[in-house]
Amino acid sequence: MSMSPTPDTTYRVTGMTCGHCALSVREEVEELDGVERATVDHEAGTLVVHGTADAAAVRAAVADAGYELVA
Ligand SMILES: [Cu+2]
Repeated sequence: MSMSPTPDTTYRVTGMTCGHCALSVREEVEELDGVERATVDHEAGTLVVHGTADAAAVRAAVADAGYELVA
């Protein structure tokens, strides 16, 4: 049994309609300092951030991609 050293934080994102939307969000979020990896599901409207970026930084990156975090 092992624990991951990397925290996972799940956010909800509005406005994504297809895989291209999800890719845009993933690319922006993965550019943030402290983010190892981001997993985006456009159908579920979820963004899972694997790393230590704070919510404000994630929100800004999602906005840069053209979408919005659900508060
Ligand atoms: Cu799309």
